[in-house]
Amino acid sequence: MKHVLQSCRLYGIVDMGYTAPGQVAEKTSALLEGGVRILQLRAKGLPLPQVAELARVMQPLCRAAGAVFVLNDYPELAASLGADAVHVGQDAGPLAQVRAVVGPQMLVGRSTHSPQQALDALAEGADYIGFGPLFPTGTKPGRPAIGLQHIAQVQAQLGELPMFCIGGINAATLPDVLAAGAQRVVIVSWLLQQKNIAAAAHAVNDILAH
Ligand code: 3NM
Repeated sequence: MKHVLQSCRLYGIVDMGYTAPGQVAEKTSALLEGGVRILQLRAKGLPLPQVAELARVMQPLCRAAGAVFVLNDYPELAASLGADAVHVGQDAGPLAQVRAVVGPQMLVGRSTHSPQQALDALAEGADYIGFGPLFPTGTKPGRPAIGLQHIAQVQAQLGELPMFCIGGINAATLPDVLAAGAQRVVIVSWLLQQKNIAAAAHAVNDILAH
């Protein structure tokens, strides 16, 4: 799935803070229809069996669309599901430890919140990074925004490693994010709250392609 990842500019997340369990299939399908080709299940605080159940709804839809299915946290569950990727935070310990659980094939993504953490993730062998939050966001309340000023420099230092900017990105903030040098973004709440998620994702993908 590495080649699919390389082609992705918009990363979607089905975040259970904005999605009822019964809406997972519908939101997943809408994001896929909008051209999203990397899609994460983020189910903070749900019991593990329910996370597994939701993953089993999303994973086949992603597979049918040729999209990368990412599980947030839970490397053991990602391995047992055969997810395409697992995404972990700074609290997950060394990536070598995660890699030992998920094996050599699975893509591993890491959240980073500073230029140094981004470079550390590169050195540790992450397949991609998240970089943010650029702006304050209700999806990760209480986390300080890091702003736009480091994006271009970090992007240059990472070379080919995909860097997805995240946190408070929406139609209004996207132009500034791109002007600051971002090539790839994650958009969570703004997309999930659109009336027509597929059309909104499509529009963002169009902007990112140009
Ligand atoms: N991780 P929204 S910011 C899940 O900086 C997440 O690591 C972040 O959601 C990080 O698009 C974030 O709704 C929330 O702001 C992004």
